[in-house]
Amino acid sequence: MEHTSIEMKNIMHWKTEMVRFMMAYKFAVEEVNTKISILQQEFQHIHDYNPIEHVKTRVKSPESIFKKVQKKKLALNLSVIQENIRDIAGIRINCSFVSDIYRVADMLTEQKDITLIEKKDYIQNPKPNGYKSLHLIVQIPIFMSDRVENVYAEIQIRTIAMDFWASLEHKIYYKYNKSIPKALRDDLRDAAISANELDERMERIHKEVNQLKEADHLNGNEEKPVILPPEFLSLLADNQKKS
Ligand code: 0O2
Repeated sequence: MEHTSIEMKNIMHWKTEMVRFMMAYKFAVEEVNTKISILQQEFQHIHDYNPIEHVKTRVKSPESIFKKVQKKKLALNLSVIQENIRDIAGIRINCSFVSDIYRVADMLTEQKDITLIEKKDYIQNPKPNGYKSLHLIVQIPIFMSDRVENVYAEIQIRTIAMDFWASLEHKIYYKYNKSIPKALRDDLRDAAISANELDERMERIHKEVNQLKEADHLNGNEEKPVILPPEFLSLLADNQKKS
């Protein structure tokens, strides 16, 4: 009887520890997400431009963490897992242009409470299969009621074209149980080259448009801002009060 209650206590203790462990990653994701949202809004306001198209976040499921523990042959111990599996909190940022990727990476890593631990630049050095993306492993402090936890998070930053390619490749990779037939691999490599060409072309067009905008600004030919008459503003305010 006593033996069973000790076991029960152990299970409860493990459960509490596990919940706390997973919560820290949830908070890390939320914190980075808030930082990104602030950058997006502030950048839009100051520069009239948003370098971030889309953000996706996830916390690795306990099943995926366990698979990685086995793959990496780690001890089943929370602090070992914490130290060695650094992508439990994952944030994926999609940008329109390659230059925006580095801009966003700098804006995030220059923040005082973000420590850059590792940077893998698969844009400068794509993987042999064609995979491109900028990976940052960062650490951020999470303030809990009784302690501060420095939590690892993986931030992947890539263009929409890179993301389109990676999502398809990821699906194919698992569909073929991690061994893609050669013909498909070649096709995917070609598709990665096309995606890269599209990125370069879009970046060129973007630069040209910016130069035109700059010239218009210098020549005073900018589109004039619409000044709303005060009657219209008070009409809007009245309407808001009613609804
Ligand atoms: P999932 O299912 O996306 O989470 P690590 O195993 O993380 O310690 P690794 O593999 O050297 O070390 O890390 P790397 O190279 O930074 O890759 C981490 C993540 O990048 C992967 O996570 C994928 O999400 C993505 N990735 C890397 N290479 C490829 C690739 O060739 N194709 C695609 N589609 N994605 C890639 P996971 O945990 O492997 O998978």
